[in-house]
Amino acid sequence: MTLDPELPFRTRISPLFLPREMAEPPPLDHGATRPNLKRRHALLINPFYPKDPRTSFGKHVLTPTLALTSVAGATPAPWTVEYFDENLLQGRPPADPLPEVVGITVHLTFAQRAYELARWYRERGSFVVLGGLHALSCPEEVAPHADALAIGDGVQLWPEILRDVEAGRLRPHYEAMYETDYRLDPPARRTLLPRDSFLTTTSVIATRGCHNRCGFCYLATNGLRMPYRMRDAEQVAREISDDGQAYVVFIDNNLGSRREYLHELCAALQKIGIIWSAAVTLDVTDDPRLIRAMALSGCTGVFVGFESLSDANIQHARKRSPRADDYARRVRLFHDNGIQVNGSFVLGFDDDRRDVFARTASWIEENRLECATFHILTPYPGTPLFREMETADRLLHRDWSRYDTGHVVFRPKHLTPEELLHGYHWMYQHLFSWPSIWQRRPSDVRAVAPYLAMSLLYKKSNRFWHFLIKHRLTHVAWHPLVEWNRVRHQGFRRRLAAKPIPGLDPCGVPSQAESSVRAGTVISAGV
Ligand code: B12
Ligand code: SF4
Repeated sequence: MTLDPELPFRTRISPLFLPREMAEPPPLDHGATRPNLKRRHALLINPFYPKDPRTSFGKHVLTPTLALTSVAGATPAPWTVEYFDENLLQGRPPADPLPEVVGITVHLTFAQRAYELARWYRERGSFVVLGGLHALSCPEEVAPHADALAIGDGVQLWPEILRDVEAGRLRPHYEAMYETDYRLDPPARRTLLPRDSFLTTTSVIATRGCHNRCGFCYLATNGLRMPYRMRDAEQVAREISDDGQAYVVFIDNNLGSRREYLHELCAALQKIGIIWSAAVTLDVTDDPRLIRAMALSGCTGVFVGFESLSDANIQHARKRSPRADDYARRVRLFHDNGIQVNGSFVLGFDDDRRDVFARTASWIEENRLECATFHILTPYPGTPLFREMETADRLLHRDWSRYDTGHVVFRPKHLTPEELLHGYHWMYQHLFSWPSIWQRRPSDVRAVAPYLAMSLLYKKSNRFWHFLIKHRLTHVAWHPLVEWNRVRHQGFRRRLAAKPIPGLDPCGVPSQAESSVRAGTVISAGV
């Protein structure tokens, strides 16, 4: 059923549960004591960022960022290294003994918190190294807050930085791009992670880069050189097995940029009996055999950046993507192989008008996307979109903390900033409501109960998430459900393997025909 385009504007947005600890970082202790400095000890910090109560609090503990565990993996002997994520609600980061080096990852949304932490540790005598996406896109802004700035690939830079600290010759600026042979990188050090705090600690990366360069994506940041690189598929499977978790999240920008590689990876994953999810672009469905191979290797969910249902918006963003009127057929190819689709949509493009919200929500419901994620168009500094908005004088401010895709930071073309924000809030309120969840249930009756259970936990349980996160119960609470799904999925794979591949005609040629297999399973990428 198509929703009335004015429905969002007639609907009141309800206030939501947002405990203080989810909105504000833990206060730092400004007492005068100077703790003992521990030489050759490094602390890596993922700073606090405020949570948007419209989305699931669960998304923050689904799986950890790989930024700091990757850097930690490159720590040279005899250095020791520790990890602290302020978002796990365990208070302020450790300071006694005081680490000789503190490495902090900086994104634009939590840059201020990173600077606050940097000042605090520097005042007490640690060397502070700042790295991450914001160090790359705004080095002049970040540099004054650090003893050393790491621009680009920290895996290459970290050993050199620590050796320079040891030798007393730390430089203010280090830089390395992503052009090395990815297979030679040391594995991420996941043993540093608090395992109880995450649904799965196995965030893994197999490739870097993307065959697209959309104007709004951080991959289009000025100065970033990231050619598409792939790791050895067997090496990736080994790394996954070593972490011993049932569910794995690939954090690659686009796992499907090279289809022949993804085929290879699926063959390696099929042997280890896990379930997994990943971000891919919709063009992977050009190859129906690949979608089948993904399902048979344990893929239960994909995160797909549809971005917009308007071809004009897609062209403006310079994204090479199938036409919007072919999205539905392609979604069916995933569903017919039991793969859930978490669709990511950007709101506020130049072709978006008041009807964009109801139209997008109707489409999501008609095509039964199990999950959807919304982003207000956000021009990240250093990207073509940022330059375009700046030149046209459309930026409203440069308060980076609100460049989090949950606030309006530019003047939209056919909407007011208030309409855009209201529409964004309505999208979550509407799509996370029970009637909408019910409408999008899988058509395979066996998959309905797990779908509803996951929806309840993921979309309707922020109070519960807060409790789980605070008491480090995330893994314990989720593990049985994940394991149950892994076992179920293995049975599903055996049945699926015996069925014809949807989207191929009897001669094995890709067709536009409807398919006959229908299944459903459970976990979606969620990020
Ligand atoms: C996992 C992930 C998450 C997780 C965990 C986030 C967290 N900070 O804890 C969750 C799901 C919670 C999440 C949420 C969000 N995310 Co996010 N996320 C990612 C994702 C998929 C992977 C990150 C990762 O592990 N990368 C791999 C590591 C190895 O790369 P890296 O981070 O660049 O780190 C390397 C270097 O930068 C450097 N480095 C980094 N830190 C440091 C520190 C030191 C000391 C040194 C020496 C080097 C160094 O070395 C590393 C190794 O080379 C990325 C996309 C991607 N594929 O990168 C998006 C991404 C980082 N997220 C993004 C966004 C926008 C968000 C949200 C705001 C979205 C939303 N509205 O909900 C939220 C809020 C979080 C926030 N404020 O940061 C954007 C950031 C854009 C930007 N320009 O800042 C990205 C790039 C996605 C995108 N394509 O737009 N995210
Ligand atoms: S397809 Fe996705 S990952 Fe690739 S450039 Fe576009 S937004 Fe970035």
